[in-house]
Amino acid sequence: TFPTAATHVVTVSQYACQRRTTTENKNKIFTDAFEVLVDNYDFNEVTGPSLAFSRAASVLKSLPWTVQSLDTTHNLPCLGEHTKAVMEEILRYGRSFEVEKILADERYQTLKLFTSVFGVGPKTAEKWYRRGLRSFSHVLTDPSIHLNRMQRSGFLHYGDISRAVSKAEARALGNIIDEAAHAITPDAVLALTGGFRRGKEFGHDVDFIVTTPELGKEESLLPIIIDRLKQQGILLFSDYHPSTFDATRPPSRSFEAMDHFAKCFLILRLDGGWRAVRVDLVSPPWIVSPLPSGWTGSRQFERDLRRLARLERRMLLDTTPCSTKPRYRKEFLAAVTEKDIFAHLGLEYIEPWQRNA
Ligand code: 8DG
Ligand code: MN
Ligand code: MN
Repeated sequence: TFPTAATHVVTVSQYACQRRTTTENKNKIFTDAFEVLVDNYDFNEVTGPSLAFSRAASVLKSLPWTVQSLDTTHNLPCLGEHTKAVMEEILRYGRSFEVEKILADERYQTLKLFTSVFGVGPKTAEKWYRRGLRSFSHVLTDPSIHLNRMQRSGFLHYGDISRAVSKAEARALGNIIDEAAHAITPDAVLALTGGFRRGKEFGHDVDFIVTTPELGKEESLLPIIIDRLKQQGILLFSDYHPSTFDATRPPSRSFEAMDHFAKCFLILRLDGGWRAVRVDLVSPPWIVSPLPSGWTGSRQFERDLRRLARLERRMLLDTTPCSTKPRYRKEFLAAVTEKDIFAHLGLEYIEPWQRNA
């Protein structure tokens, strides 16, 4: 359908990267329900409906108003029959029976519990569930279960790292990492990324980009920072992945495999050791460092940037140095800032705090 002068309808894009989504979610009652359905589909490896409900949740999060009747949703994209049926139940009864049934389901509850542990993904959770394990004490006392290093730390610090990290704690961590980076090289640059860059008050971790203008030197930053944190006695866990970046490789289509930069997943002590916090550090070379977009999120926003690039612009978007590439011409478009990327894709610039899709 084409909008006419008479309808004055504000069209909402099906792509999160063409919507402005702040942290204020006026439709939480719906999106919380959708998130339960998404988790449940993911546990059952049902991808279609999982994506559909993720997209629907993201559309509702972008609205500056609360949906009070399905009549007002006709012009909204990504809301299918099933989605509307769930919304209808919530509008009528204040809750969704389908969601309540899932929440009461033992398999869902157990997989949700197990995947809440750092280092435990859906595959492992499913394996444990199939063995009849239902609680942490089952897992920790079962002689046939061998936890890897990440999972051991996950259980050890479970209470601390499942508590939300505050902005103030993120700032304190920033100071610690900043000092460590500057001790290595005075021109090191640290930037907050992830949810805190999007203006969130709380996070499940703190994400940073750290790099230096001296090309190649960024490769050695993370190991030295990690070593320094260890010497300070505040390193509780570290999982370091060196760079696998290869400029000759074509950009990847999949979101998950999108970057090859050096990165590490850490658990650090904060507040004089009273509090353990999850920290992610990524260290791209300087020439791509103005492109923190890939780690700023939200995941749905990043996904839709790539989807729009591929489907609407016939480009592949990647966080490699020259990051957009028209698919049918063998050529890269140079991008120096995040704004360049939006411009190459023909998009209005969306500020980080408007990317909470
Ligand atoms: P939260 O921590 O407050 O819960 O929210 P968040 O900051 O948005 O989530 P996040 O899980 O910390 O992820 C932040 C962004 O970083 C997100 O867009 C996805 C991206 N990201 C990872 N891990 C990896 C990775 O290994 N490679 C790449 N390229 N990106 C990643 O979280
Ligand atoms: Mn984060
Ligand atoms: Mn993270």
